[in-house]
Amino acid sequence: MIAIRLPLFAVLAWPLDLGSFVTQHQSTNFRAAANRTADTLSVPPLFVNQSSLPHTVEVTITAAPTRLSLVPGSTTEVYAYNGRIPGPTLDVHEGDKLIVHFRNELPEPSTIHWHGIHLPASQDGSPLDPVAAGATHDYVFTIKAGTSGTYWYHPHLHRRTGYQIAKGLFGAFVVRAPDDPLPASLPDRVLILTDNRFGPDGSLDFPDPRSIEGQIDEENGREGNVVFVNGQVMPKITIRSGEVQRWRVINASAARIYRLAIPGQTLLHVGDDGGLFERPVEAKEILLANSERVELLVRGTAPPGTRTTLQTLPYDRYAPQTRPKDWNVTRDLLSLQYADAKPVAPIALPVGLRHIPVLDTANATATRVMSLGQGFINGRIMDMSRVDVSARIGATEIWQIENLVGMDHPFHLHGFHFQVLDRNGVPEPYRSWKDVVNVPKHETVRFIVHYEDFPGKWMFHCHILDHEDMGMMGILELN
Ligand SMILES: [Cu+2]
Repeated sequence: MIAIRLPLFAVLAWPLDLGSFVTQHQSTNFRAAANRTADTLSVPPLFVNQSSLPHTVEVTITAAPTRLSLVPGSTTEVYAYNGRIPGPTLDVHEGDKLIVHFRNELPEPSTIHWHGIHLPASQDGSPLDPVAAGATHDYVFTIKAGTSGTYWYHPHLHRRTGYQIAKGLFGAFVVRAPDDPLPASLPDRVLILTDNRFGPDGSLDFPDPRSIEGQIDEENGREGNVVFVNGQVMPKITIRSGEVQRWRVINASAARIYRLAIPGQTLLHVGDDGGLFERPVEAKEILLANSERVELLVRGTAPPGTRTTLQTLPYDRYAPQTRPKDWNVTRDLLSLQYADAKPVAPIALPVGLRHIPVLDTANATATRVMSLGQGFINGRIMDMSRVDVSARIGATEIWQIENLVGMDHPFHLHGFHFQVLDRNGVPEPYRSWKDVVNVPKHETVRFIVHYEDFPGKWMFHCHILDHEDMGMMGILELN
């Protein structure tokens, strides 16, 4: 995963009407300052770095039960990292050494999995390495060059991942490059999307697995009717007309897939799970499956004083027999409020972002076929003592993920980024580094991966957490 950045810099094509738009609205400037409204979006705090050594980030993460108010008017018994939901954000640089002191004060074992980070297998926080209730454990790893991007951390205890994340254990993990091509002046926001379901008393609703509701949860994955951004319902972000903001969006939901759109605006899609693309891609909407991340540039193309909404549009990932009645409802996620202020001048954005080396199919020495059933991979459920795939360090392989059933399954490989080759035979239009790919019902996705280092046992699984917990998971061993 070597990323060579190209020194390309030019003004990206701007919406043609903006020039006239700027002139037209300059006369309203005098109203600006007084009516300026503030963001209500909560920004998770950064961890306090306990180390004074250069390029070293040393933090303590405590997972513990607590009570928090998640929805107005009630408090909920939750699990939280350092007492808050989401947990604090890890914000580090390529090359940094991370030392994480994990204190498990939960009444059950847990782990911390650093989703998407390329690190030694022993530090991955996988189900093979549980940390007992009341125990402490240190995770130590170094962030490799070329892996800047947006990641997240969460528990990965076998059969309990969905429960522990639903209880509140998740947080963002941002890795920055020394030569990030996007202007440092862009407001840089992390947006973690989750959903949850509550009883009338504010308690989290986990139905008996033997009940109808419990069986629907197992089939669909547990969805909630309350959708949160950074733990808030419908927060507000302010933007100036003409301004550009960088949003890093993380789908930390157990099962809900988001189809993101802002009515009246196009989005500039600049990055994926493993960081920036080679060049920006204009998009009207973006599908964000479970555990996927995107980097977006949101441009303030509307007039001052107006308001729009980040929404999730209907997306039918479901089997017909358990498809929720309200699946086709558009949901509002956050309010985007245009400041009643003078538009700002367009900023120069790079046309080229970075070079992504090609993983050449001519170098592939094997094709791994993974057939996804409902709760199964290649007809088997997870066995912690079984190795499903063995391969050599240094090998390049193609994985062919075939979804045999009538609902989507987002497929995740731990530890290694891959490049999607094609989806149902259609070549991927651009290269990017991914660690999760959604495999729609009855479709086939192929990706290519190079195991450059880090021997050991690596999980692959469906990232619908209920499916993963039921055993829709396997082990890749690298020697
Ligand atoms: Cu699945």
